Amino acid sequence: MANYDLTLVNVGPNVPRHKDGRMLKPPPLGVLTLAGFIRDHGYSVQVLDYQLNDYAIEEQLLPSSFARFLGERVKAPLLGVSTMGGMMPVVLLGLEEFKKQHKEIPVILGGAGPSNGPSEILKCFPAIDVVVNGEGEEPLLALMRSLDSASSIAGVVSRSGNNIIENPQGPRIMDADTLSAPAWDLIDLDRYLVACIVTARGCPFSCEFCEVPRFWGNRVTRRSMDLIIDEIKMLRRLGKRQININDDTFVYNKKWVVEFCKRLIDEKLDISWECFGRVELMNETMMTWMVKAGCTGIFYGIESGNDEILAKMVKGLTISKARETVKLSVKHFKRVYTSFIWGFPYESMDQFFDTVMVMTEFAGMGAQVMRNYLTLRPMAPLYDDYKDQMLYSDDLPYQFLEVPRKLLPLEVIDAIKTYPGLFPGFYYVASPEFEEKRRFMEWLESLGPGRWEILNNKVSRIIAA
Ligand code: B12
Ligand code: SF4
Repeated sequence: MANYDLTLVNVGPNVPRHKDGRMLKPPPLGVLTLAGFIRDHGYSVQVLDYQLNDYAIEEQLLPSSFARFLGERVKAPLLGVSTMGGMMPVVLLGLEEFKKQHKEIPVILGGAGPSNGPSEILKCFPAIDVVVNGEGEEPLLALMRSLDSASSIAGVVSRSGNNIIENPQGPRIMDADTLSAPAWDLIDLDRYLVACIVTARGCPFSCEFCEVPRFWGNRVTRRSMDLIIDEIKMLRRLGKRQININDDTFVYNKKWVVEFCKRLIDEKLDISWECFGRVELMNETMMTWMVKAGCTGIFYGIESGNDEILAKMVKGLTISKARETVKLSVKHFKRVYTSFIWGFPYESMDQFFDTVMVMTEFAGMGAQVMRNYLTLRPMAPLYDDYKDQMLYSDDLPYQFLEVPRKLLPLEVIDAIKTYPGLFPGFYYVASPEFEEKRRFMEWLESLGPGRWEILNNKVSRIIAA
C-alpha cells in the first residue's frame, strides 16, 4: 500500500453555494502548498480532495462517507488532513471510524479549524495523533523526519501517555521565498472552476472578531514578484484563466499592487481575478490599474453600518469612507462584494438597523451584500468575552458559506452539542435583542432576491408619510 510517504487530504467547505445544489469547490491551496514544500524536501506526497467525490450533498456530511473515502484511497503510511471549522465535526467523527480499520496509520490534523482547539481535539478524539497549530510547513516537515519527536516540535500538539503536550507556535516563516509553489500537478485542476494564489501571509489589522491575526500574525510576509508571476504562468499553462488572490488584505501596499498589475499587463498574462480589499486603503489610481490588469471583483468587509460599533470591533474604518469607496468601486469593478456581520451583543436595535440601512444603500449602488450573524472562534479576541454566551440553534437565518445545519446527520449535531468549545462556528452569541434581529433577518431573507428594492421602497414610503 505504501506508494507514497504521506497522504494529504483536503476537506474544503463542502457547502452547496446555490439553491440548485451545486457545490463550491475552492482548490485546496493549503494542502497543495504543503505538498509542494514536503516534496521539495525529498518525500513523495499523495493529494486527495474530499470535495471531488460523487456523493450527494447529504451523503457528503456523513462521517461514514468520509471514512469510506479515505479507506478506498489513502496510499501512504502517514495521513495529514486539512479542514476549516465547518466540516470539522464530520472530519473528526469520520477519522474515528477510519482509524478502527487502520490503526497503523498515524493521523495529523491541521488548518484553520483544528488550530482553534488542538488540545481539546486530542482529549476528545483518540483517533487523532497530532494537531499542527498555525502555519504548517516547518512542523509537518519535522514530523515527517521524526514523528516520535512530536512533543518537541514548535506548533505541534501531541500525546504522551495520558498527557497532552501543547507546544506554542514557532516563529512564522519570515522569508516567504523559502516556501514552495503549490503542487498543482498533484490534483486534477480541470475539476475546479477557478484557481487561486496567495502572495502574502499575515494581516496588519486586528479586527476583534477575526482569527487571522492570531493564526498568521500581524506581520505581512510576501513572496517576491518573480515567484508570484511564475506561479501564475504555471496556472496559465495548466489552462486556468480565473485566478483569485486569497490574501487577507491584498491591497495593503498600494505601490506593490500597482507594480504587480503592471507586470501582469507587460507579461500579457491575460488573467481574470478577484481579491480582498479594505475600503480605507483604496484609491482610484490603484483601482484603475487593477481593472486594467484583469481584476473583476473585490470583496470588502464592511461589517457594520454604525461607526460606534465599527470602533468597538477595532475595524479601523468609518461608514462615510466605506460609502465613498463602494461608490467608486462599483464604477470600476464588475463585482463588488460587501460583507456585513449582525448580532454583536453590544449592538443596540438602532445600531442593527443602521447596518440594515447601509446594506440597502450599498445594494442600491450595485454592490452584492453578504449577511452573516456573529460567530466567534477561540482565536478571535472577542471570543474570550463572550464564550459563555454562545448558544446552538439549528434554525438560524442564512449564513454565507456555512454548512447548512438542517442537512447535518444527528450524530454530527450530537458532537457539536457535546463539544461546544470545539465547534463554536455552529453557535451564535446570545444577547437580549438577538431574537428580534433574527426575526427581522428571516423576514428579509423571505423577500427573495428583490429584498433590497422592497426594503428601500418601504423605507422611502415611511419617510414620505
Ligand atoms: C479563501 C478563504 C476561503 C475560501 C476557500 C477556502 C479553502 N481553501 O478551502 C472560501 C470562500 C470557500 C472560504 C469559506 C469560509 N471561510 Co474562509 N478563508 C479563506 C482565507 C481568506 C484564505 C485561505 C487560504 O487560501 N489560505 C492560504 C493557505 C496556504 O493556508 P491554509 O489553507 O490555512 O493552510 C496552511 C495552514 O492552515 C496549515 N495547514 C492547513 N491544512 C493543514 C493540514 C495539515 C496536516 C497540516 C500539518 C497543516 C495544515 O498549513 C498551511 C500552510 O501553512 C482564510 C484566511 C487566511 N488567511 O487563511 C479564511 C478563513 C480560513 N475562513 C474563515 C471562515 C470563517 C470561513 C467561513 C465560515 C465563511 C464565513 N461564513 O464567515 C467559510 C467556512 C466554510 C466551511 N464550511 O468551513 C476563517 C476561519 C474559519 C475556521 N476557523 O474554520 C478564516 C481564517 C478567515 C477569518 N477571517 O477568520 N474561505
Ligand atoms: S477582518 Fe480582515 S482586516 Fe480585519 S484582521 Fe481579519 S483579515 Fe485582517
